[in-house]
Formats: sequence, C-alpha cells, structure tokens
Amino acid sequence: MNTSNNAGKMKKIIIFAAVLLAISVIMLLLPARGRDTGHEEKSPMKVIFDTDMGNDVDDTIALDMLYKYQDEGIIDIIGIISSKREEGSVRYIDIMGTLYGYGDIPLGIVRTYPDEGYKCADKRLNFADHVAAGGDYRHSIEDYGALPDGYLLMRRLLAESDAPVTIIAVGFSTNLARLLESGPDEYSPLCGKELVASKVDRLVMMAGNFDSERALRKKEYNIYNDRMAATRVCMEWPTEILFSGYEVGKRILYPYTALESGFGYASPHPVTEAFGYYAEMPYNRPMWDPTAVIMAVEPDRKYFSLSDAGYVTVDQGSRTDFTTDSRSNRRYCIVNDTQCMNMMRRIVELTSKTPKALANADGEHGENL
Ligand SMILES: [Ca+2]
Repeated sequence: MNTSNNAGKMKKIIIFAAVLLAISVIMLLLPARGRDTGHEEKSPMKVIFDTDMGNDVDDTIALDMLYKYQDEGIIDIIGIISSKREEGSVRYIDIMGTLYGYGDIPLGIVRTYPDEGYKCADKRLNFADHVAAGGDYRHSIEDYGALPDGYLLMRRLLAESDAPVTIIAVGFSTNLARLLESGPDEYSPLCGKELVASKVDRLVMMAGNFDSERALRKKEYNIYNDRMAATRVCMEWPTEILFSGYEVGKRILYPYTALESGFGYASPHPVTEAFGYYAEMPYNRPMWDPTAVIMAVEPDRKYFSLSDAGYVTVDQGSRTDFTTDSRSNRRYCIVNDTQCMNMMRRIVELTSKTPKALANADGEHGENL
C-alpha cells in the first residue's frame, strides 16, 4: 500500500515537473518570438531613378541593378524618369521593366529641352531608340505620348510618399532643376524646394569630376548637357547630395565576359542588344552610373569612402569645383583599388542574377539558369 502510494506520488511529481518544464520552455520561447516579430522588417528604401537612358550603356546596368535590389526587397522603386526627350528612352525603360516584372512602375519624361547646350539627341549614341524599334519585346505602356513630365511625376510621387525618398540621378539635371523651380499644384501645396526638403532623404548623383588634380578635371557629360540645371541643383538642393564623379566610374570596368554569361536567360536581351549597338563587341565599359546606385543603396564603406563636406560649384566651362566646408551637406565619392574591385564584383554579382520574375519554377531565384 505504502509502495503503491509512493509510486503514485512519484508519478504525479514527474508529471507536475514535466508540465512545469513545458510551461518554462513556452515562456522562454514566447518573449523570443515576441522580439523577433517586434523587430519590424526594415522597410525598403523608396527610390526615384532619373536617367538619360540611351546615351551610354552604363545606365542599362544601373537599371538592372535597381530591379535586382527590388527583387531582394531592399528598395522600392516608386518612379523612373528620363532626362531625354526622345521617346526611345522611355520605351527602352518600359521594355526593361516589363521583362523584369516591373512594368507597373510609373515613368516620366522630359517634354522640352532647355535651349542651352543639349546634345543628348545625338542618334549615333542612342541605343534606346534602336533596341525599342527592334520589335519583339513586350511592353506595358500603350501611349508614351501620355507620360507625365518628369518633374511633375516627381512632385506627385514625393507628395504621395509616406517615407523619405532617395533620388538617384545618373543623367542630366533637367528634371531636378525643374522640380526645384516648381510651384504649388494639384499634388502638393508646397513649392519644389519645400517638397524636396520635406520628402527627399538624399540625392545621389553621377555628375561632375572631382579629381584631386584640377588640371585633370574635364567638363563632365551630365553637367555640360544641362549646365544651368546642374548649377542650380548643386547650389540650391535643400537636402544632402552625394556625388560620384567621372574619375570614379572610369576605374570600374564592366567585363564583357559577365555580359555574355549573365544575361542568357532572355534572348534577345535589351542589355546585351544595347551593348552591341553602342560599340563593337567585345569591349569592357566604365560603370559610372552603377557607382551612384551602390552609394545610394549600399552605403557600406567596403565599396567607397566619402570626402569631407563642402560646396560644389559649376564654372562656365562645366567643370566642378569643391570647397571644403563643414556647414555643407555635399560630399563626393572616393575609391581605392580594393573598393574599386569590391564595387566591380558587386555589380557583376547583381547583374548575373536572373530576375525574380524569370526565375525557374523550382523557385531557384537569384542564380543564373
Ligand atoms: Ca547616364
């Protein structure tokens, strides 16, 4: 009887201990899960991309990279704007977006060029018109003539955004200057500068030349094609600007071998077609615009360093000068050899991924097929 009672008590104690242990484990797990879910997933960075698509092929690589970042949930491209008036530019962007599964991203275009110094209508360099006219690519927009003026689209997108926006500008400053000059409208009661100040976190531009030797600082393409606009943006933009100058991108050559191996998931592919039309293949091409993309999206210092703060001015000959001043919020990109190599590897890594929309049915996203 006593033995039986003891056995019964022992059984109850074991069950009680087991229940206590189970409760303890659950209690331990719950806060941990709470911490996990309590950590909000970092919201994707909102990005507007402003490009002179059609003049040089580094814009195509920059756009590819942005779509790949979007595939990974790192950024949210809320709009893409061309600083070229030629319809081929937005047609090409639309073809790219449709191929990569992002044909619904709003597009804008420059409707009128300023009088001074515009050379971007140069058809010799315009691969975008050529590729867009090629025919067989799918597109999402039916009436390119109905696209909004770039600065007006930026006004709408900024007014509607509930989070700070990063603008990556790798073409002329036409849209940006017109945004600064704009007044209140149906989208916002704020004038352009106020709207930028309230909504734009940072502008990252491929523009200018900040070579340490002034004698080497030639006028730079994105500056001299709309010098007045670039001057205004450098002087009046109310939030931070980071510059990637000519001297950075020219050191980072995209290898043609990566082009041959990375874009085989679609044939023809608008990127490889663009390279083929731009110059006789094979050739390696400097990656000016992708440096601005990396600076904006991956500010990790393994890819680049930044100058001290200072003011950027544009002279009559479209050369950029930098004057150190801690009160300013402009800085420019500096790269050493290791950072150049790291940036190049990152560009190749991103562009070698198959777009999520085209990844195979097994869910093997991100790797080339
Ligand atoms: Ca460009």
